[in-house]
Amino acid sequence: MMQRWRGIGVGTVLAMLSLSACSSSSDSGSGETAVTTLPPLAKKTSYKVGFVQVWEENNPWRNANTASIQAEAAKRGYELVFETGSGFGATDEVARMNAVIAAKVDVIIIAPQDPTVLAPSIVAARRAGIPVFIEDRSIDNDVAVPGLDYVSYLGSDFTKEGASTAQWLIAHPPAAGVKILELEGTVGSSPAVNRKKGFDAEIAAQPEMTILDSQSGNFNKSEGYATIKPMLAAHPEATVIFSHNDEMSLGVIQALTEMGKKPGDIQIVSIDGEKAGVQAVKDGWIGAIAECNPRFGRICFDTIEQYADGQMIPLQVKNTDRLFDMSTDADSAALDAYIQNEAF
Ligand code: GYE
Repeated sequence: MMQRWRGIGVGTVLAMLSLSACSSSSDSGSGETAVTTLPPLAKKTSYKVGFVQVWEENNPWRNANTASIQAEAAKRGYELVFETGSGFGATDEVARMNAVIAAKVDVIIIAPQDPTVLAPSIVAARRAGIPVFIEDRSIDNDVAVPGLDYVSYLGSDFTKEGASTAQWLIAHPPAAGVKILELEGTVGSSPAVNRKKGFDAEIAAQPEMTILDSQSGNFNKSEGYATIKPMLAAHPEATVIFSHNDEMSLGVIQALTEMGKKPGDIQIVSIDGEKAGVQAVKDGWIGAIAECNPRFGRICFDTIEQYADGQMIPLQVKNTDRLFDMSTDADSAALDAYIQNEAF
């Protein structure tokens, strides 16, 4: 990955302390000073950390992600300023971002629901002198510049997750002439955009494979169920369903079960690796799952401490995710979803 400092033509992936340390301030015109470069972070034994999370109800991935951040903060004796929010929507998350900025936290960890809507909030945190670390979902880098407006993005390679799911399908076609229905995640979110990009590009190179229709099920089980039902009714010829996360796949399984279908009648491929998803692989409903590990606690806090310590920080830290299928079943330890990679 080639990232550039704004105005500095260096082809590097490292955010260098020398730049963060010479953080400067300017008068914003309102009588307040605003930080105009990456804010530094003083070395302390305990930090007040603002955590701004995507609001999602009953999503095991999201819950595991939150639990990982909370557990790591508690382990290190840091104060976590965290509100779950009042409902789905990027504007609700903007309000929570404003609240942690107003609370004058030392540092912010954010998973932005939407890359465009949350980008100005990250710039606002930088202007307020608070270093930001982005986890899980990426941001619009034209507005919030890595190494300037935020220190680092720690996340999975969503394009690769989509591509590896497609590659598994290409290697294991359920029947000749694969006809696919695609259930996308939350419209505009970085995992939905990039999983689709990775998957669709691989399938486009296969002349005998077609994507019949692609619609959003908003990353949750009930909307996945409600969205796939009319899609299946309109396309009885479908042989494969690619769902951008396991929760939607569980909604698909519910719909297929109601239609009297059995595991394997329609091949599901999915992403995440939550326990119920992995169980559906074992049960034969899901052919393969591209893992997306939600455990970012340790790596986020390690990176924050390294930054305070003056170490070089990569502008982007990518998770290493795996792929589960029936063959992984032989090794039950590898199927211990969400627990296997305690490192995250
Ligand atoms: O796949 C999904 C959740 O952003 C990677 O968000 C995350 C996704 C995850 O809704 O289950």
